[in-house]
Amino acid sequence: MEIKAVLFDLDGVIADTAKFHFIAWKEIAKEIGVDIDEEFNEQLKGVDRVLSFDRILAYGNITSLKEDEKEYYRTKKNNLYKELLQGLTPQDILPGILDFFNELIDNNIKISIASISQNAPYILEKLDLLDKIDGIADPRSVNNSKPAPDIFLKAAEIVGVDVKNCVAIEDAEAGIEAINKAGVFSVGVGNLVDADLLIDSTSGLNLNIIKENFKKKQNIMKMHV
Ligand code: B16
Ligand code: MG
Repeated sequence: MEIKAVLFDLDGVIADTAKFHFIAWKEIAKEIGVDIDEEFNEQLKGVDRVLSFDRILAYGNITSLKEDEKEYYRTKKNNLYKELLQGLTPQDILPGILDFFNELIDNNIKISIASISQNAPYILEKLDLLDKIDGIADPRSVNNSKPAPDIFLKAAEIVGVDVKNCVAIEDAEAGIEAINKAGVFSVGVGNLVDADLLIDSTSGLNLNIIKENFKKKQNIMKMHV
């Protein structure tokens, strides 16, 4: 079984946009009297906008907001976030990503994006990466955000590759859980549990190491059949 596609999370893997999500949510949370810190922010990674705001409200024990008020704050957060994204340039691509993309292209391995962010196409355009990418899964086309497998299944489907031939890369626990549920080989960036392969940072991405571990897992699985 060979690797035919790599599915990428965006925030925290291709660029450090997670810090902008945090700045924008912190501002909105402050407006409603809730103080969030970086530790709480971990719970928002890979989680869509609606659920993220619901988690902030639950954290602050706020139950009084009506749906139209919630929508007002979610839109305000997105506008703040988009303002922060305006200054994004290819310099903001995380270390090692560009070389890894080129390595995949040279090896005829498809690149597909599995981000739950509706801003993914805009971010990838700002980073000047659209030409290198074969597909971007549309988060509006899936029912559930991470840790459900939906966005990874969609990312594999749009490039026409079976999940058994895919590898996916994530920086958040919810994302690793989603990849594992999709039946895809998982690569975790940073301090994560449950990933099939862990690397300290994106600069450690290397196709040969991934291939080796991908094969090892398949051999272990064969032994259990
Ligand atoms: P938006 P990923 C996720 O992107 C972020 O990790 C998460 O913090 C954010 O709430 C979500 O996208 C939705 O983003 O508000 O831009 O639609 O990690 O799946 O690339
Ligand atoms: Mg992420």
